[in-house]
Amino acid sequence: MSKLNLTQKILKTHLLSGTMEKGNSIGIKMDQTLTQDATGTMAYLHFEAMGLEKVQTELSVSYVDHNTLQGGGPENANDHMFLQTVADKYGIFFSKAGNGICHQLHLERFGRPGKTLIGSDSHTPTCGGIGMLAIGAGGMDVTMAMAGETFFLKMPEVVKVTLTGELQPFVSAKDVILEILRRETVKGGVGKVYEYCGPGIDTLSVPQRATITNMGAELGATTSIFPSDERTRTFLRAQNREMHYAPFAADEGAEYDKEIVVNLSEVEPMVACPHMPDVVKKVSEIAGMKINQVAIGSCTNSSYQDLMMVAEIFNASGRKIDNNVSGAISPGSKQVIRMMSNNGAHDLLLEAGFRFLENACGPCIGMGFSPPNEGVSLRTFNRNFLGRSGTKDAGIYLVSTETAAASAITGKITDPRMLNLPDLEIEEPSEFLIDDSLIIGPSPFPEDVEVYKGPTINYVGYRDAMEDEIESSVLFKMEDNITTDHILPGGSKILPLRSNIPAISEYTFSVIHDSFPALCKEKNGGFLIGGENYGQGSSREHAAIAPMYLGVRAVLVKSFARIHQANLVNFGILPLEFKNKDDYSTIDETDVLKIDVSDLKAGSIVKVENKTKGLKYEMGHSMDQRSVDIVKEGGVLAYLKKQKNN
Ligand code: MIC
Ligand code: SF4
Repeated sequence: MSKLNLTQKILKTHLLSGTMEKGNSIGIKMDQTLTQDATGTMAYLHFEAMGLEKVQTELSVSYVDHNTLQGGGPENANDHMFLQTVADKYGIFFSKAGNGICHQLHLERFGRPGKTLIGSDSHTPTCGGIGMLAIGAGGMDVTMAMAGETFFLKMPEVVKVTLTGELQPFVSAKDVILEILRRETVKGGVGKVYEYCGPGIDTLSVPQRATITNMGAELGATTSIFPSDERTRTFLRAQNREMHYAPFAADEGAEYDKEIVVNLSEVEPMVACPHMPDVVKKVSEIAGMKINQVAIGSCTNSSYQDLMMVAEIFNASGRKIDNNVSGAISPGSKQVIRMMSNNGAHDLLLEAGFRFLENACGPCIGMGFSPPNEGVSLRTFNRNFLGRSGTKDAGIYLVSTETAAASAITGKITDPRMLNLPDLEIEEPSEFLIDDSLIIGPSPFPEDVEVYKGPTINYVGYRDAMEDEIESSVLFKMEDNITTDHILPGGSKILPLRSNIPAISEYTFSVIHDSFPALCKEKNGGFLIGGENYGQGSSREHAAIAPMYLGVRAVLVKSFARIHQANLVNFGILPLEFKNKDDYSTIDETDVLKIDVSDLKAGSIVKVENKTKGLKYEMGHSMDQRSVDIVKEGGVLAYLKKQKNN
């Protein structure tokens, strides 16, 4: 391994254990952490439960961007106060509600080329846009990193994505990642890092690169990364952070596990159709479909350049939003909206008929702006999973800001090239407006800080240790590609309950099962059966904690998504994979299974008996020995407690 690709280079300088051979378990040091409020409350409750004095990272930042509606009661505000005081006490920077979306902000203000970042949000790879190795994980893994512990992962395969050519007018970075999703699918990236190179990368600015690395999460990838080069320096300089610039790139002649080539000149406006980000078509194929809504924003497409493109399209066309379309914009950060207020673009878009929402995730996670029944909503976001918008029978289509703007004007899905506008270029600012007034540094007197914990916070961190044999019935059998939005949905009713495990567990599987929590109570827990790529999507560890709380003991699937599998282990739920995938079809709901875990260790086969059908199965798992010890003990916190007592 003398010539290294960029991923290997950064891993090598952070390697704490293991050898960097594909599939091996390796341990790395995490330099920075980020959390957002919907996953952060749990992460900091875990941190408190560990009894540590201060975070051990170079930098940890806690953002508030998901739960900002503060609609139905005190839950959100209680959580914000908890997050602010806990940050103050333990050495964490706190970004207040109103400052913007965590990934946009981390890119603007904190990310550093060549460093590692772990975040309790699946879109943490956004910072790969500036050459950072940025990985999404469950809250517990982020807590461990804050505690200075090693982060373990499987040495990923590295895919070389060679970009050639140059994007044509009205085609953008979003179309590039949609094209890659079309080719690779939502499970194509599991266990892989997508590393971008080739002459085409010089033509992409940092915000464009970040759109691509952001939505690499939808491939199921461990992360995505661009080199740090002169474009990175330009961006950091404009953010008044040139001192954080350092060049990073793969060695000439470095090896990769696979290569894909995308000729940017050939990419066309693309759209992801309901209900998966990989159901991708050309916009021209579905052009003309009537729409009800256009929503612009999210961590994928809410940068200054993105929103300025929308403003320029309206300006150049001289048109307004179609009478039958409702349009909303949620800017990525305070920086973005202040710059647009100062240059008149904000006013122009108000005049065009847009509603401005908060600088936050907003409709992307079902917090407001839900579409009407059977409505068609065009969004510049990254996920269109069933029910995520809040309206189960609505169709969510994911597009670029260019396509969203053009369609808002015509009231139909429109290829932006069809408006016949002159070629519009958004200049990269030489200076962004810097306003860090909503970022609060930690207290110099932490011993004086009292952590506020409102009565709506209700913590459950682990379960009892596992017996040698677990016998129980199958509670629920599912198909391929089940997302964590299916397991535990977001939205304005459920998201505020993120710091209250008993309350939120009542909504487990609520979009696809009428009475799962009641069934768990009746059966006293049991097992889940799933297909391929089980648990893809969001990093929310609540999709493991709530099932743990309801008594789910094991999940038996054809394959897992990376983050969810780690979350199951962290909360003492056994993640098993069918050795023979045909066995899946022989199991039905209510079948009674007996799982023998007496010999469970790294690499072992687990024997499962289907007592109802009189069948025997062999199950595999991909846990290393540490994960086996954790799951047997009932979760990370129980495992750490035991280690302390020994
Ligand atoms: C998402 O996009 O699904 C979220 C909401 O940002 C999640 C985190 C969460 O569920 O809190 C994610 O991507 O990890
Ligand atoms: Fe927020 Fe949506 Fe980005 Fe998740 S994907 S961090 S909900 S904007």
